[in-house]
Amino acid sequence: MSYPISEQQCANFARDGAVVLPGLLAEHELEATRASLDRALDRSDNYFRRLRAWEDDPHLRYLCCDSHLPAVVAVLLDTSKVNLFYDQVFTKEPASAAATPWHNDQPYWPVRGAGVMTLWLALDDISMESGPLEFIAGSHRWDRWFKPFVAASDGSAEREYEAEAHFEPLPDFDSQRQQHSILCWELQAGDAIAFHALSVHAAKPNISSTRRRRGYAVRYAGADVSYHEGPANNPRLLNPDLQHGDPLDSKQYPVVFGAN
Ligand SMILES: O=C(O)CCC(=O)C(=O)O
Repeated sequence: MSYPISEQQCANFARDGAVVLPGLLAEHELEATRASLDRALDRSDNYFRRLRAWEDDPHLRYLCCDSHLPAVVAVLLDTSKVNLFYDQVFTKEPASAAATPWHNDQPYWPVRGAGVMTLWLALDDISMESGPLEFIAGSHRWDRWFKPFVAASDGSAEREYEAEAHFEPLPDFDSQRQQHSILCWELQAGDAIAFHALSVHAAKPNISSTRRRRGYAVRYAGADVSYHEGPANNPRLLNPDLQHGDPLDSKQYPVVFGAN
């Protein structure tokens, strides 16, 4: 399968840092992906620690590495090479209280360069009540690196990490809603949101009483991206085969599009 990306979608991604890709997953891919995600829930009871599931799940390996997803990323990042960085499962069960706090992703990650992004795949229909993502439009262009937080097991923020000196304390974006343009979309199962790793985002709690909200985030990097060692790195994402400044090409971050 291939998925055409329009010039408008590319322009919206560049301008806003986030764009919806309707129907990125076909119906026949949804059931297998849901089954894989449900298995991945056993990895941890911590909302943010269900990651790197592709490494031992053949269907997720196919989806992350060999499906149409890497080519979509290549178009959006306008890059000749794409590395898979990692994948992560985000499930909000019905009537689960926790919102995902505002943050941007790249300060958590041991990679530097402008071409880092996520395809966040909706595995269920997502309404305004069932935990939709929110994005501050254009915030990826601020080039602001906010301090990562240490999360409680339900995903809520507990405290800030010790981070690199230039990382800023997180503003209270909820109290600044009027000052920003906030993007938030209802999605159908199979839709995706492509978003940049410096885009400031959050997710509402799932307050629906019946609807699960399963999201599958696949993170990718383009040709300009290199490995970075720093104090805020999530230890589960470190790559023992790489040194500071190395290109990402490795077993853990395989090349999934373009030249190896
Ligand atoms: O799905 C969520 O609740 C959070 C997703 C997120 O923060 C991410 O993919 O970076």
